[in-house]
Amino acid sequence: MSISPEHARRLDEEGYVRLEGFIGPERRRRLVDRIDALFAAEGEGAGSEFGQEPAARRLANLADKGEVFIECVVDETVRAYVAHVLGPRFKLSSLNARSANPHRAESQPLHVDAGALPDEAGYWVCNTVWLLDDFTTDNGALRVVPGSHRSGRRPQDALADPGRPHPDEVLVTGRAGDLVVMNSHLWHGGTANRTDRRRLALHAFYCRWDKPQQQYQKALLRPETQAALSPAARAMLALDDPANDAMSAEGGRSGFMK
Ligand SMILES: O=C(O)CCC(=O)C(=O)O
Repeated sequence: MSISPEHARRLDEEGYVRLEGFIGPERRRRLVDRIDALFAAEGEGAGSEFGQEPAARRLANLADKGEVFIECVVDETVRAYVAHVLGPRFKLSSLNARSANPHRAESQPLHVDAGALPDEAGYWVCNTVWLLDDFTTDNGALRVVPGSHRSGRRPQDALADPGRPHPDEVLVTGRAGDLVVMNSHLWHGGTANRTDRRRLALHAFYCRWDKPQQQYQKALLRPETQAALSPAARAMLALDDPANDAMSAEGGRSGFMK
């Protein structure tokens, strides 16, 4: 499967693309139901395997927490978009949910995922944001600075205050069911949710094969989860890759949240 020339151009030049209606209603319902069950079960501890945020509720390590999440990670269309950014060999870096809390004034600072700058082999981080609620102008939609993935700089190095609005930023609004694929060297961040309802998204974050995973899947997934995975899922999670064990066991955690 390949992506359209227009989507390839947008990913190359602007650094992101939105696929309208990508998540069918049944899949979205299954994702939301499972996420709600996990928020209820995990309570105050939700997201603690990776990091918690004052203005959002988070879940981490979702590859261990439901078949519905694994289906997203290995989705053929998603893989084609990620391959456009990272090349043919990549793996899941982390899989999290983020629910921007209502009635908040705080935005995330502009950041790049894993604090990553492209290296001599090119881009090495790519995120997919699964819109499980509408992203509107006032409910905490994603902001991005189009083209910034090509700047070779990170917001924390280039800007006096990455928390402030950027003159070139664009708010990525969309409908529940859309998917945003983002070269996550792109400067981006969640904005303040000023409404009275949460704004929910799933983040399936990938990295190139030769970089550490942000969340080391082999250590995080329970043995029974690992035993039930398909060969394709095992490969995407790099469960049988000694090179990944060597580089990811320490944890690749850096950057803002991802
Ligand atoms: O949920 C969003 O809109 C973006 C979140 C994000 O960039 C992050 O948590 O690092």
